[in-house]
Amino acid sequence: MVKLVAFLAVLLCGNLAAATSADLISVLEQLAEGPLARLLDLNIDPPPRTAGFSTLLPQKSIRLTCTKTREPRFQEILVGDVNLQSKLNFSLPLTIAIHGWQERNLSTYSALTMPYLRFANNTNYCLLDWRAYSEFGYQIAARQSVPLVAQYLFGFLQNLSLLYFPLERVTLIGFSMGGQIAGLTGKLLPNRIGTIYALDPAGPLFSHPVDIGPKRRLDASDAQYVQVIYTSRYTAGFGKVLDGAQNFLPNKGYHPQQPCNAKGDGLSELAGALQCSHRYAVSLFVSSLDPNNPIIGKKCPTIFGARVCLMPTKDRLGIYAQRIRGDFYL
Ligand SMILES: *[C@@H]1O[C@H](CO)[C@@H](O)[C@H](O)[C@H]1NC(C)=O
Ligand SMILES: *[C@@H]1O[C@H](CO)[C@@H](O)[C@H](O)[C@H]1NC(C)=O
Ligand SMILES: *[C@@H]1O[C@H](CO)[C@@H](O)[C@H](O)[C@H]1NC(C)=O
Ligand SMILES: CC(=O)N[C@H]1CO[C@H](CO)[C@@H](O)[C@@H]1O
Repeated sequence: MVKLVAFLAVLLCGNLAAATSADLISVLEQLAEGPLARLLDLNIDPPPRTAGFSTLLPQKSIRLTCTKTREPRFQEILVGDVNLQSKLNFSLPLTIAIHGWQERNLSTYSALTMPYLRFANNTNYCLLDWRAYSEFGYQIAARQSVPLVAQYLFGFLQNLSLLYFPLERVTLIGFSMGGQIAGLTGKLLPNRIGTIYALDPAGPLFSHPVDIGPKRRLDASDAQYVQVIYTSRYTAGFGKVLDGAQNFLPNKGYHPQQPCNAKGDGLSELAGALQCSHRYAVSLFVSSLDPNNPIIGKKCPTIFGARVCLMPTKDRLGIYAQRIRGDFYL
């Protein structure tokens, strides 16, 4: 997807050196929803699925696998599973990870799982596999798959709460479109889910070209505590910074993130760099899981329109945060 955005920017700017984030933002803001989504699809190889959405059955196409032990022993949770109480440990909290659009090899889970189980010990940990719905084109995925998968996860969590599992002990970790699924799931259970970590939640068709509003995308009220890590604002990532959440903004949330400068001036280098910035939210979150590797953000007040960082409030990004609301820069 980023390849295409970069491509457009290059076309419109005439030369690559001029294709800064500011240019990308202005390109994105000028595209209508349909054309933007179709352009994002052009970058996917093989091309995204376009037909057959309604022939899929959610209960057959969405899979949830969970481990209740630190040594990963994943078991599939079936729809209306009568063995739920043996597959999960009801005296431990529950974390569910949610991958992004077109994530064919589930790279978010490869990065997250072992460090999470090691450091956030004593938790049930589940992986939601919604690839069957995420392989559709961007517009179908954003408008139809995201609400449908959220509805499914809501059903699972509702069943869990009927068995007296306290939903404030549930944490959702979502990358990109997975962050939007986490939000919509939380909205269906008002003020009940404990925590959402949204790792560079998807922006196109959610925050730009127009913000579709807090009822239809991630919002700070979707869990008792929402932490958002922004790393590619207004390109692949969500643009607007959410009021009421704890927001972490490396490089003010924009591309290029620190390890993601394009190595050359070619198109594919720029595309790779943008993708690197989008995924940087996952790297940061994963690195922050090691208690000996604090990643600290500073909350700097704005005075007369300028950010002033004298003696700022500080907090740790990730699961060890003191959960202070507001915008933390790093
Ligand atoms: C929740 O339980 C109901 C009743 O057993 C079942 O029909 C539904 O499919 C379950 N939902 C999930 C996601 O397991
Ligand atoms: C569930 O977790 C608790 C707390 O860690 C532990 O004491 C207990 O043995 C676990 N139960 C099972 C069945 O593994
Ligand atoms: C998964 O896909 C991404 C991009 O499509 C690629 O960079 C990464 O190397 C792949 N990972 C594995 C384990 O295949
Ligand atoms: C996140 C968390 O609760 N981590 C704990 C894992 O277990 C060690 C001791 O075994 C604790 O020190 C950590 O705080």
